[in-house]
Amino acid sequence: IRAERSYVMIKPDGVQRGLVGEIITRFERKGFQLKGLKLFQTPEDLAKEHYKDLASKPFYGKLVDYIISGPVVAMIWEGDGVVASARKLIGATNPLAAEPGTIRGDFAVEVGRNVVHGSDSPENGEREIGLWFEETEVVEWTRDMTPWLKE
Ligand code: YYY
Ligand code: MG
Repeated sequence: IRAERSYVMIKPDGVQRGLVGEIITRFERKGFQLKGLKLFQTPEDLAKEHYKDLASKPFYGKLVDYIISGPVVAMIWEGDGVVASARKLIGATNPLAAEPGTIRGDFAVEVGRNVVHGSDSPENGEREIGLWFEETEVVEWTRDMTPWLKE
């Protein structure tokens, strides 16, 4: 059984606003392990597939346009409980409702410009990793720091 993984993505606004380092730092210092990372211009069909569960929503078209409006930073973060923990680090979908200390709470004001994505379940994490990453882009490595994070 493989370790839990989340697909985390810095959206085009986060990249344009120079928040890439800030956001990566939060996951890194929490203690999750980076398993994949790329700057990526998203094709429209991939954005549509990623958000296909929202296809019936009135904001779907604008959401897809936003996601393809500039490069994103696509990441795989791994660790026990990473999916739920990443969503806590990210904060509520609506940035005005997101707690200070969360990424959206600290850096965003609108749901349509909420800076970052995190998978909502381990199953969706695997689905999204499969959509956004080639197998050769997923790096298996041993982090020497792990014994200092986990008993
Ligand atoms: O998982 P999360 O990103 O927090 O929210 P979802 O309900 O999955 O919606 C995905 C994405 O859609 C959200 O991050 C912004 C956008 N969106 C929107 O533009 N307007 C809404 N009322 C709800 C969601
Ligand atoms: Mg979601």
